[in-house]
Amino acid sequence: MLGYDRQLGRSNPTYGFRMQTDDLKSLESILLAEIAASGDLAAIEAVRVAALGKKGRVSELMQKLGSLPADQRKAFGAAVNILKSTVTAALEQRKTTLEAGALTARLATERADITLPVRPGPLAEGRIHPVSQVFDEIIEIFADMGFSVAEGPDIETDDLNFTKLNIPPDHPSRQDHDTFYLRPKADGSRMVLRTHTSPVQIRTMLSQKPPIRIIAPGRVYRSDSDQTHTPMFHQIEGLVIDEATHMGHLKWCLAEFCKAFFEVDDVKMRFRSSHFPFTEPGMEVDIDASAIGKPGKWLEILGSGMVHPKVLANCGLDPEKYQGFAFGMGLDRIAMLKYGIPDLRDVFAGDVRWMRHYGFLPFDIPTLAGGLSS
Ligand code: 2U9
Repeated sequence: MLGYDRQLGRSNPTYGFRMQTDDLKSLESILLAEIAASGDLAAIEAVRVAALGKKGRVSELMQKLGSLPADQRKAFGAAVNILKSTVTAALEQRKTTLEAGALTARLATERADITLPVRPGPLAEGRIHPVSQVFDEIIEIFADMGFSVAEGPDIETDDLNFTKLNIPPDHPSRQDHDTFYLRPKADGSRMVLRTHTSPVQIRTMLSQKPPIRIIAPGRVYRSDSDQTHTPMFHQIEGLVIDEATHMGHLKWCLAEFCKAFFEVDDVKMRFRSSHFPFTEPGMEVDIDASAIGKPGKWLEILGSGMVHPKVLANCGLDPEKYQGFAFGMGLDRIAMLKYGIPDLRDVFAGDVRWMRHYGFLPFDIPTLAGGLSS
């Protein structure tokens, strides 16, 4: 590089006159060699500045154009422009190559082996609560059947929690004894801590046109506290509405759910007639406890039914055109059944020793393909 400068008399104002096509060729090969020899992005930038920067060698040639005789100016200018394009293209290409190389090297050093076990520390200590685990398992099962997850507020209006669900004004579930009410508003109306997730389905029917296929997981509240009841507990409810949905769909859907949830090939089910204000007919569902390794017993696991025509009408759906089914289950109860948890109070006690025993590893995410529980 130094030799070249001396050879072309870089500081000699008359060198442009002597600059011949051969000299340009020679400058080009020197610059191309320097570009090729640049080992990193800083080096390529230095070559760029030295060649094309304001005081760079190619730029200086351009500036000297004015001092050439008129008959040489045009041809020389064109030749310098060609040199400039050639050098620019070579710089770009080398930069791209170096950038790709730098990225490959960085990826190699930053590679993480996700098959390695979790290192000792907080990540290895943490556990997923069985209630969260069962929420995830159930959501996975219904998502696979094409259901969406819908959510709503914990504090609801009396209308959405009771009235639209065809629950009469004198129904026992509306009593202060069973339901947590907030202080009445100026107009006398009272908000409630939702007693079930059913208002989520009501909200969905009020805002969406069928076909509807949703599950509504969440916290619910009832004024109840003993060995098997807590004032807050968890539910998952489901709703399917379409023009030709019938009880065969309900039975198939719940049978598929039970097989997937209890991770068995077959499950014996019993549908017992029951009554809920929001279904007609209503059914409670039992499974043969062989599914959880206790043959010879029936276990009640959920309630279900065809959505009452009055509930459809309350939500602006024509019961002559649409029908559907719904179901509801107490999540804490079926988590206890599946994972052999004997006492409901422990589920909410927040004892780390209990979590270490019953909890799940954070990276064991339930999937149907990989297994719900491992
Ligand atoms: C709409 C229409 C119908 C949801 C249903 C049950 C039956 C049921 C209980 C199971 C255990 C509550 O947690 S639990 O105590 N639920 O038995 N739930 S049918 O029916 C609906 C919901 C919403 C619009």
